[in-house]
Amino acid sequence: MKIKEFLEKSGCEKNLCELMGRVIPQAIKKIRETIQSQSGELAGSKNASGEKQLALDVQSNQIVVDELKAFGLVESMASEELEGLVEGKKGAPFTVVFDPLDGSSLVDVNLAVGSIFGIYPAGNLIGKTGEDQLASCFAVYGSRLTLVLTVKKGTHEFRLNANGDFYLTKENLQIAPQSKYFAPGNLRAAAESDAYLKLTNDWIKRGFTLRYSGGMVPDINHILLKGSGIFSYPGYSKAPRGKLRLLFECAPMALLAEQAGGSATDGQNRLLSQKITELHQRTPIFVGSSEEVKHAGFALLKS
Ligand code: AHM
Ligand code: MG
Repeated sequence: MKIKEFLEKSGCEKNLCELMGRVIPQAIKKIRETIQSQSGELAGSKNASGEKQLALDVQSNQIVVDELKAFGLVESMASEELEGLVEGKKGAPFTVVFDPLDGSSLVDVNLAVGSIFGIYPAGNLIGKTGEDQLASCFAVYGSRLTLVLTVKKGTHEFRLNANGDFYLTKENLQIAPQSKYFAPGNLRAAAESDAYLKLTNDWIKRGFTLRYSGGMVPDINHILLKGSGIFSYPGYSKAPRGKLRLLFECAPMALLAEQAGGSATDGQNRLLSQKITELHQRTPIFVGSSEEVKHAGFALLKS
């Protein structure tokens, strides 16, 4: 079943169906074309967090902004690549936040990368929480192009077919409470935190299988598709709140994980309850199998 038809059948509101089933898939297909035709050279500019941008980051960002503006469903948008809000169409129903190309430095070594989107009702984002999202999704540009989305009625996977449409491949993805896989991000933190070192050793001693690619999107996609696992990215002295952003990366992923029966915290507190105080705020993240996420929280408290 085509993505739009699936969303309509599931009772998704008309404008949200159009955004998730047509506008965002269109942007994703264009980003994939750009990834395939461009090299991963530096753009010579920096993003709002002061990180060097690749030409691909800038181009992917522009594709999303242009697509969102063209369809007139978005009042404002915010991107990991831009400082402030971008105006869309006055009176339109949604505010969309996105990371147009997460893990872009992996393109030149031909590993999987992704795009992440969070959808809010139109209006100010400051003071809201991830819980206020109406929907979220990510695309994985890997050996296939897949799209995993939620409109708060479960988490589902779609795949791009040769005819250029996304078709449903897996309905109602489920993350089991116990895990078999681990994806331990920012292991640099283990050099200074005995608790994080112990936690990762514990995963090893329990015989978990390592599945870490260096890209949060494919790593969390693995958890969703295999049905269990934990992805972690804690803070450390150089970056006390870690690297990943609440609005553009962690909250959309947290919503997808929860809708699949998993959970997501910053180590102690539920990520979707964390207040947005600034667009580019960072947060530690522990996401995936609920028992493992809880266990990680206890383990870190013992530091
Ligand atoms: P980016 O938004 O600059 O692409 O960085 C995000 C990526 C994540 O996909 C991944 O989990 C993380 O950076 C890995 O970072 P590092 O290797 O620096 O620990
Ligand atoms: Mg990113």
